Amino acid sequence: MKTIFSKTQLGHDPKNEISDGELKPAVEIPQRAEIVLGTIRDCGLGEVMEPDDFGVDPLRRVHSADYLAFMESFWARWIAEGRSSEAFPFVWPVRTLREDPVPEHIDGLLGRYSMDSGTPVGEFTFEAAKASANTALTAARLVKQGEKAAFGLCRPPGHHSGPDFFGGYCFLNNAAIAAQWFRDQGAERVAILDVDYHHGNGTQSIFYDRSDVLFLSIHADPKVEYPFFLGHADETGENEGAGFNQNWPLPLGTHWREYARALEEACNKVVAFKPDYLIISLGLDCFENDPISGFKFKSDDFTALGNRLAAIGLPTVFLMEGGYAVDALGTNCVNVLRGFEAGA
Ligand code: OKP
Ligand code: ZN
Repeated sequence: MKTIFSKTQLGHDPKNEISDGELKPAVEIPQRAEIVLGTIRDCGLGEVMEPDDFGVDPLRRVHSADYLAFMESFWARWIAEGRSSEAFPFVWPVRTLREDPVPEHIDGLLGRYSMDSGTPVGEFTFEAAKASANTALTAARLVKQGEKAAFGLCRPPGHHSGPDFFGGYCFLNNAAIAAQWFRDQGAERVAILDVDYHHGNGTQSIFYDRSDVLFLSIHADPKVEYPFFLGHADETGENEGAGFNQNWPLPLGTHWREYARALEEACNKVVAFKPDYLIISLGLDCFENDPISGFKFKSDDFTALGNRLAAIGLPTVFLMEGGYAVDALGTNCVNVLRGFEAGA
């Protein structure tokens, strides 16, 4: 299968993140992409291609104009404020505070357009995020043109980013942008299955009231894991979208054998939906040695995951999300993709 990747995606190079009450070394780092790319080349998975630039239109189909304008202008305004290091939001319009009027100060805007303090924004962050979205779109186009599957080596990831906010290391929702692009190209139904360890709150929210994009997510129970405020089992969609969203929150310590039961249900749900395309939000952070996660996948379990996804039998776009055990990340990622090819 072909892989899409651009070096521009490496420009987002955060030094630190706020985590566990302190400033810690960032985990969503360029080396993640480099190790995956190296493993793909070593194992001969297939050609590695540069993405094309799809411009702003497919981004605007998912994200608001004011959010995109904020991200576009952020660094110049940050510098103009006399700041020089990477930025962290620290105040949000929670209950009792007002969203309108939108603040003028950059610190207020950072809070308005974010969901957490764990997602540093640097000089080249948005350029990297746009390249990551173009990687997703190019992978989607390959599959639309007839490839059985393609791998968008997206980084930064996307699934926590909502219509008008960044967070959880995500700035543009790559999976949502690709799904919407398929729809705009004439596909009637698109399914997104999110197997990242964390709930894909952004993707869920973007499609929550729609029946044309099915969103399914298997993840650590948000009662005890990030993002904490979405991802429960009773979130099943609203209005038109009622019945087209499903979550499988699983306990910390989940092994593949328990996970596989939820996956079976999710795969059956995808098949029943009869989508034209399947998008996999491919987090690799269910791995037992992931530094920020609490599931117990072994490297071989990722092969079984890819194998099961192939049995769905749909044209499939894999888009990388999380996974922070850098040394094993290439192996775990390639295991999914080769497991898929072996099962296809
Ligand atoms: C992004 B993705 C742990 C801090 C966790 C946010 C995690 C974002 C995960 N102490 N910070 O879904 O892999
Ligand atoms: Zn994750």
